[in-house]
Amino acid sequence: MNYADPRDANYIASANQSHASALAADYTALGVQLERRGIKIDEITRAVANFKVAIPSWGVGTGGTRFGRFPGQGEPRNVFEKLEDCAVIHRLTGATPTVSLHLPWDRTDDYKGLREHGAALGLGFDAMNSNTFQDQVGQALSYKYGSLTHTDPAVRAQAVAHNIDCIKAGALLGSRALTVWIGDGANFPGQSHLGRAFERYLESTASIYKALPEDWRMFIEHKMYEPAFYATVIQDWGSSLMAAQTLGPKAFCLVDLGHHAPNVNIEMIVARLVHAQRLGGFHFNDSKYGDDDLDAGSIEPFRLFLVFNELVEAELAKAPNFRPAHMLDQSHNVTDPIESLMTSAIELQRAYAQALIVERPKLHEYRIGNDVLMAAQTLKRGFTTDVTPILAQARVSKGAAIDPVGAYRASGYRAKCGEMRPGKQSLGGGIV
Ligand code: LRH
Ligand code: MN
Repeated sequence: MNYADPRDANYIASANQSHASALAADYTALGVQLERRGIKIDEITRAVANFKVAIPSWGVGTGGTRFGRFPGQGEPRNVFEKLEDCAVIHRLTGATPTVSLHLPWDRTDDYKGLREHGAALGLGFDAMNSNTFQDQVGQALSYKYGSLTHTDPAVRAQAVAHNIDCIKAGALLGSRALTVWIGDGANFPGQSHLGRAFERYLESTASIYKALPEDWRMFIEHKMYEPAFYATVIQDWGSSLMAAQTLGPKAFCLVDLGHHAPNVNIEMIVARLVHAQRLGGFHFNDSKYGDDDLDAGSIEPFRLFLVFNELVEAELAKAPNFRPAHMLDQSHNVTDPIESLMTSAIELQRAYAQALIVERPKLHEYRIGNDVLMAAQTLKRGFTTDVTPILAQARVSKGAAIDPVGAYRASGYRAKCGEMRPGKQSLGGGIV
């Protein structure tokens, strides 16, 4: 089996050769098309090339559901190997220079070494994720009935301490944010006092907030349900925004696309959080029913486009305090995680490019004139334009691959990992 390191610049350059002339022709043709709309293709390509999204460290292993997990070949066995795979994704797409870690899944005794390992691979560290939704071996107090909102102050203190540990680890890694998602809630009416649970949340997160370094942000992630199946303490963007506004200027709301009921207008939530100057960032993925954590843009690409349309509107309006952190949060149960994460990062770039080429002056005219049909058509024209050449050209401008999945498969990297990473893989259920 021949193997070539897909992170190697020469390997990528040779892999691009067979695609270069077709790309040049397609790029020129699209450029002419966009020119007719008064849009400069190179400006869009530059903006797309500057678009960055963080990789979830828990996404490079095979995910599962409560019914089972079917591990793939050559799974990373620790956070150092996870970074190796993240580097393949970044080298081939040019779009994922940072990794978002999850503790204790990624705990190590050598965060300095981990930071150096990341730097050597061209990677930095994005928001840290705490975990008080599982009990760890040897943990003193259980999170069965909650964590930051548990009725027992000792359990709350344990959960607060864990979050502060995440901040300390993140500071060693150069991270600048902590994402707090808790599964706290109730399965039955009557089980918990809905108001007091929220007050306990505010009290606990205030202690975490106080431990944030000056230049850090705290991302509050809401979720409609699961693991709680009747009421979740931070169930929706309203609860998240109230908490952020109560905690202080370093607290922001993080929108995980899968954490809403089907048909919820997520782009409207984004517009409101931009208005409130509390849009902290995203966990991008896709879903049809629940928090399915499917590949971004795989089920509802138009919805993804509409979310990016709100981000472009905010960018053009120079919205104050607008600095969203983009992250993927997916569970790859039946695909090679590296391939899914590469294509998902590119689907985000696609939605961004489509939103950037919308003819805004025209759209504005039609809106002001209440020409409803032409307004809708003008927005949709961005979505229906095939921007693939722009995405590929942006990758070339970053020294990345025109065809990332093709280059990855031809490299034999996965098979090589199978050889290099022998060892038993757990079959149990669960997302990681
Ligand atoms: C919760 C969530 C959260 C992570 C976890 C892995 O559903 O989206 O962001 O901590 O997935
Ligand atoms: Mn998430």
